[in-house]
Amino acid sequence: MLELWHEWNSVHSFKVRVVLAEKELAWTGRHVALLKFEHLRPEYLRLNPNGVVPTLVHDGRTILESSIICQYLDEQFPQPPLLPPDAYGRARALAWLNYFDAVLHPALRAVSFELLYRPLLAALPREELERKLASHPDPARARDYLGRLPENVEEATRVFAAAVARIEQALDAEWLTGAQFGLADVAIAPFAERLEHLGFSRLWQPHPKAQDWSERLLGRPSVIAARAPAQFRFSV
Ligand SMILES: N[C@@H](CCC(=O)N[C@@H](CS)C(=O)NCC(=O)O)C(=O)O
Repeated sequence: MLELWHEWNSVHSFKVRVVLAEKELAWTGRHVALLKFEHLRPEYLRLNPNGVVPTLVHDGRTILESSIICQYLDEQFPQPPLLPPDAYGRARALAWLNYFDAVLHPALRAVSFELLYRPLLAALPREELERKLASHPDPARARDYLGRLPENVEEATRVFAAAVARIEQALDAEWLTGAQFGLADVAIAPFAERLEHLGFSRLWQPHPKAQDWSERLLGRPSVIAARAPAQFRFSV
């Protein structure tokens, strides 16, 4: 039994949904609405003390951290394999997962806050927001909801442009680590999806191989299945 606690609009949850779809695994979804602060409820914090999504529960055992969840699923359910068979290929794939988590996610988060979340958060009275955020286990993340993100849209756009150039440079086969679709592509899939969602698709234009990669990626059934259904999708 696979139970995924996730938010449809979360880029980290997106990676895990792509892996579940690639492997055609049946899973039960537990929707955690971030903008209703359901991730800060005591029962969710008992499951994931970091107060973030996603969380995977497999046969009653909890696995945290999206990139670790993706690797766990690949080990537990090896078909089709999503990591290359050789050590160098695996090292490259894991570096893409790390690049998404360490570099791309902060930039995507900054722009998503400004363009997607802030208008929705503005509807909440400040006092109520502060009260709900008091239980956030990460004070820096809590501050972000109140309007003080360290990165800005302009800086984030530079990070996005550098990422697209990096993808162009890396592509010497159909997918990022070779002929087979794998965890490297999964790692960057939410970036491609969010760029489109936020209206930044023009950034692909100077980079034909990367643009072709992103189009193939966004048309892949597992990536389509991972996208938020219309009723859950935040609009810009
Ligand atoms: N390192 C964590 C990060 C997860 C993460 O940042 N999730 C975001 C959604 S994409 C979240 O739950 N944000 C809620 C918050 O920061 O309050 C992972 O990879 O699972």
